[in-house]
Amino acid sequence: MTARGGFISLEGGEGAGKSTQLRRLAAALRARGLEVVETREPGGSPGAEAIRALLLQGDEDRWTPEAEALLFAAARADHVAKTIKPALERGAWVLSDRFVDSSIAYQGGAGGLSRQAIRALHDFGSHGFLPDRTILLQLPVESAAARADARDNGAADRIGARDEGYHAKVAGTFAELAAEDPARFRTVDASGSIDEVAASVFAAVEDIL
Ligand code: Z5A
Repeated sequence: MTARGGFISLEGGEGAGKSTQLRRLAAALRARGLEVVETREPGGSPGAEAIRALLLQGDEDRWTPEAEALLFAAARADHVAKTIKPALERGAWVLSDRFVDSSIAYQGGAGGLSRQAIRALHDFGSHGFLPDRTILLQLPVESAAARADARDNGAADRIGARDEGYHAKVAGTFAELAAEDPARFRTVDASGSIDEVAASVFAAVEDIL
């Protein structure tokens, strides 16, 4: 019998600690003998990584809001089909740094597109596929920006460079999404030490392992 795997996404603003916590959670699951695939969006498959470069590099107005949303949805469709689904079918656990909730928060809540439009793209591209659990790392926008700036020496990508108002709307939309779907979402305070946050993240997935 194939072991039962599952799909967990980590969400939150840039610099909230998603990549750090994804690595920690992967190590904790591997220590339990589970197969883990670590992946990210935009990206996670060769086709989606090529689209990532189109999305994150270049001028801020390189794409219209609609074209940007379509590119994220296209990257996600390839990521789901080529990386996530095959891993789940063989019983692995898939941990993704961002998934469709990022499109709803960034291109939707902050970018001005409707949630229905983003969901329609996801229904078409990825058949509406959703994570078993989504961990939302919450950190005040200024603290997250300070962490990301310290790491990147102030060099942000096309989307990270958008103004504070945009990132505040992203955070507000993530909070709404978590409140609307408490079965899938768990919110975690990301302001503690890496060890403290890792313990909260593990506690937030333990019931589905
Ligand atoms: N985007 C979108 O618009 N629509 C979509 O559908 C998707 C994405 C999927 C992807 O950027 C951009 O695409 C992103 C959203 C948009 N832009 N923005 N904003 P990315 O993949 O390059 O980066 P990111 O996803 O935004 O995350 P990040 O910048 O890599 O940050 P992070 O993964 O959340 O944080 P980290 O790298 O783990 O930590 C940041 C620093 O803080 C690092 O030096 C750590 O060592 C440190 N850190 C981490 N945790 C702690 C604690 N607890 N204490 C102190 N310091 C810490």
